[in-house]
Amino acid sequence: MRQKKDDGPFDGAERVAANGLLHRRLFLSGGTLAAGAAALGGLGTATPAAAQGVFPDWRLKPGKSFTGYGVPSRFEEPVQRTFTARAPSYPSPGAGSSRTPLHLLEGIITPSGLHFERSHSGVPDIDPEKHTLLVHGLVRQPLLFDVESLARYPTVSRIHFIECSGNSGAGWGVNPPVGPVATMHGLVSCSEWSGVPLSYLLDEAGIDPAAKWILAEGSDAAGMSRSVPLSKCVDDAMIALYQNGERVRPEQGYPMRLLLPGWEGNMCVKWLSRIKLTKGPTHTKDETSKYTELMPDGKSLQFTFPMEVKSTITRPSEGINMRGPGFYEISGFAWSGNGKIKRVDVSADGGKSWAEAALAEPVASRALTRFRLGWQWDGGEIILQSRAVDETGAVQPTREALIAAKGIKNAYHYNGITSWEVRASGLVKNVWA
Ligand SMILES: Nc1nc2c(c(=O)[nH]1)N[C@H]1C(S)=C(S)[C@@H](COP(=O)(O)O)O[C@H]1N2
Ligand SMILES: [Mo]
Repeated sequence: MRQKKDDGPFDGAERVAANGLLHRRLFLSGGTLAAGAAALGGLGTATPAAAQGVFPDWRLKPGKSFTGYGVPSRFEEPVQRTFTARAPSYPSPGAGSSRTPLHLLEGIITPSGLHFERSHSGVPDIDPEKHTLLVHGLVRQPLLFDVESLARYPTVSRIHFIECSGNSGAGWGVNPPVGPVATMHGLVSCSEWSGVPLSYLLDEAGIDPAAKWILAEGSDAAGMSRSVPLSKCVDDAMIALYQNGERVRPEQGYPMRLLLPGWEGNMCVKWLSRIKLTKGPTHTKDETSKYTELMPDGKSLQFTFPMEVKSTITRPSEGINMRGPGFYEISGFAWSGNGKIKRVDVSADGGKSWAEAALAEPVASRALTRFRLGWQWDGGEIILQSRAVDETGAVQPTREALIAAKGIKNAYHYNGITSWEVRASGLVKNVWA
């Protein structure tokens, strides 16, 4: 419903839901709105220094010379992965994770140096000359590849997220902890991955008709290994050699990792060294001790592979506070392991009314998708939420609905709606609504 109000420079921007959410057309048409700029004239102190004949240092002498590998501006140093360092005496050295500061990023690609890390025994220092990938088991002809021989196969590039199945796991529990986006959802990242479709290698090895699964194993100290249905392997699985245009980072599995688009991160075996075709799942230590979902009736779901539809607002969010009433862009990520994001709705009244956000191109399958929506904040206390729908029609559930269906004993696959409370002071806090 169109609501007439004096919005100053935003007069005519159509409000489509309660609490100031504006029509997504503003963003689809690329309309520009001066939101935070200081008005010149009234503000003498804001007059550019150059106009007064005063130049900053960087205008007065040549800048630094060339470097072999660039790094972000020193002013961007606070943009870091977050993690809790463990004491050297910790019984499983190298086990743990670091999280992507999603709220400090834009677009959909995670810079490689900020991709989340999850390792069970640290990051091995692999010499690519000495690394091989064995394809064996129920095949006509076992094959051994080195990095060079893999690089001679036709290569594909795809944008996909990887998400730890424990991501957002704080949402389970009676009084879950709260925190910024990185703490809540920082175990998901998105890259352009390039490599060889696994189906090419399986075709060449010759699949025995009895084979229905594979075992994928890494060459780290954990020897992480998981069973994967063959159907996924011949569908869209990839042996990734490149990440965002450069070789896969050591933390992400250098020199090669298995990429199973949209499926649990733990199955995307890093430092991949062996693929064995089998009749059924191998029930490795990693898939019997972890990665099952404990239901309220005491039974567990096993092999729940795709990551369900999810989203979160990243701006504003905890740590990204408001700077007074006025126009803002609400922005965030949505993703689904089951395909493309079809729609994201945003609420500024705790889920009572919703407005459809604009989705930024590209909207790729099983990739982070950026959504944006204009918002005229009147300075009042409100709760912001986002709700994603994927192309299968799956809708991101409320926390209440998710817990009603799955209980609170589960440790994986949490995809409930996230709520951000905006206080009148401008402070933004993660809350459970
Ligand atoms: N070999 C090996 N592969 C592994 C792991 C590991 O510890 N060893 N961790 C898994 C888990 S639990 C996740 S969530 C993803 C994390 O990938 P990333 O560190 O590149 O973000 O890698 C998976 N692959
Ligand atoms: Mo994980």
